Formats: sequence, structure tokens, C-alpha cells
Amino acid sequence: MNKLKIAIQKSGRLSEKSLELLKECGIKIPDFKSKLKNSATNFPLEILFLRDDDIPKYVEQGIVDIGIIGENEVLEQNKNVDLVRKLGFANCRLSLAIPKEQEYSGINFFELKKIATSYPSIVKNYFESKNINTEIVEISGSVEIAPSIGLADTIADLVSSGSTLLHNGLKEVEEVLKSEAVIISSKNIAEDVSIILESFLFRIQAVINSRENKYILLNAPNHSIEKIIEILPGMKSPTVLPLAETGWSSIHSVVRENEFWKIIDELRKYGAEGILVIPIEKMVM
Ligand code: PRT
Ligand code: ZN
Repeated sequence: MNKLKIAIQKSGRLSEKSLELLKECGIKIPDFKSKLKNSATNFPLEILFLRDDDIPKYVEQGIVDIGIIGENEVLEQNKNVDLVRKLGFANCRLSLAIPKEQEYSGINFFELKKIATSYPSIVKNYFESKNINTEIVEISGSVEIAPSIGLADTIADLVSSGSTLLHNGLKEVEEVLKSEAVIISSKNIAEDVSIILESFLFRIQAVINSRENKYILLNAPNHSIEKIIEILPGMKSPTVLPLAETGWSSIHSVVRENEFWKIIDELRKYGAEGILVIPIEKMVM
């Protein structure tokens, strides 16, 4: 029987979360650390552990069917692959940074400046679209030290917390793009393998939905139920159950993680009490 082949990063910022995602999809991989190629024991999946830079090429050539990789790398390499799913981890931004003591007057600051980066193609397109002439110095790592050693005037690099820039005397002045881990797929997947891919993506989506949503239970006076239902859309509509105490009901629903605090404040305004928020294990729509 054919297997779906996936490439994930061997070691680095994407590896652990990629493996965790497979695990949450119920996919078991035996003794994964010691081998560069391995197979799941309970799902038709073969896993190749590669350097992240090589993943788009392997997917384009169909050596693997899919790969988990940073969106930044996909955009930089511009290979002939499809971006099928954003995964919500390894979030970062590609930003322009300059020495912190320099005054930043706007994007024209970069006119005729030397910019060190590991993302020359993205940065070149960015400045071309703004009609600004720059000189790009491609380097593959430790980009942040380039200005202090005189290799370049400024940099374009990935930022997450911002502490690396700070430690190197730089300040972030423009965001070129946002990035997160994504699944890319080959354009030529065999028909029997695309059936496996569909079921794999279905599991991934259930895991992502569960991460992005919380189950919420609360008690509310009956006169506020209508108002509260408007605030809590739920998967279809919220469940409303009468409480032993007359005039009160228990309401159950699902809320999006990123809207959570805003919703809680509104619920309290309408008399909601005893609010419980519970993580969701899996969520199939
Ligand atoms: O060995 P291999 O080639 O496989 O790995 P790699 O060293 O090329 O990549 P790796 O593991 O560092 O990063 C893989 C992917 O993680 C990147 O392509 C991004 O999509 C994503 N990612 C998320 C990041 C960061 N956050 C990040 N902060 N990649 C790199 N950084 C670096 C950044 O370059 C800078 O040096 O972290 C530093 C900044 O971090 P803060 O927190 O100080 O701002
Ligand atoms: Zn790399």
C-alpha cells in the first residue's frame, strides 16, 4: 500500500512542534530521533527528517508529497508547490532593523543602504515594489552582527521576541512580512496518496480547531439568555439547560481563543456567573 511522504525539519525551531502536531493527530512514530527516515505505525505515513532549507525542493520534485516549513522559506525559494495549511506555530516576522542610535524617517531611509539578510529575494522584491535602490548582502546566519562589524548598514531578519535585535544594538523599523509554519504540498500527488492526504489534513484541521477554540460553560439569569446567545455563537448554537434554581440556566458553547477576554467581559455585563473555560481535545466541524 502507498504511503503519504512528509518532510519535517530534523532539528531546529520547527521540529518539536511538527512532531507534536503528528502526535496530536494520533500518529505514532517509533524511535524517531535516531533515523532520518521513519514510518508511522498506525497511519500510512513516511517521515523524512531534513534541513528546513531543503524541504521546498524535495516537495517540488515530488520526493516527498508534503512538508512542514516556515512560510518565509516558501516565499523566499518560490518553488512550484502549493501552500495548503497554515499551522499557527513558529510565528515570526521578517523585519527591517537599523542601528538604534540612528533616526528613522521612513522607508526612504533605506535608499542606497547596504542590507544584510538571509532572505535576498523577498527583500529585493520588497524594495523594488517601493522604488527604493538598495544593495543586498546575502549571509546565511548571525545577520544581526552585520552592522556592528561594518558588513552592512542595516539588516532584514526574522524577529519573534525582539531580544536579539535589542542585544545587538538594533531597532525594528518596518515589517516586511509575517510568517508561521505551513504545510506545503507537491503538485503531482498520486491519486491513492491524495486520499491519505485528505484524511491527514482532516486530522490536522481538527487539532488546529481545538487549539484555536475553548469550551465555555456559564450560569446566567433567564432574562439575559437571548443577549448571551448573541455573544456566544457556538458551533451551531449554544446549548441551554435549566438549572435547579428557578430563573437560571446553564449555557455551553465554544469560543475562539483570541476573542476570549473580550467575550468574558461582555458576558459578565449581562450577569453571567460561574464561568468555566475548558481546553478542547479535538474539534471536528
Ligand atoms: O538547520 P536548519 O537549516 O534546518 O534550520 P535553520 O537554522 O535554518 O532554521 P531555524 O530552526 O532557526 O528556523 C526555522 C524556522 O523557524 C524559520 O524559517 C522561521 O519560519 C521560524 N522562526 C520563528 C524563526 C524564528 N521564529 C526566529 N526568531 N527562525 C529564526 N529566528 C531567529 C532569527 O533569525 C533571529 O536570529 O531568532 C532570532 C530572533 O529571535 P528573537 O526572539 O530574539 O526576536
Ligand atoms: Zn535552514
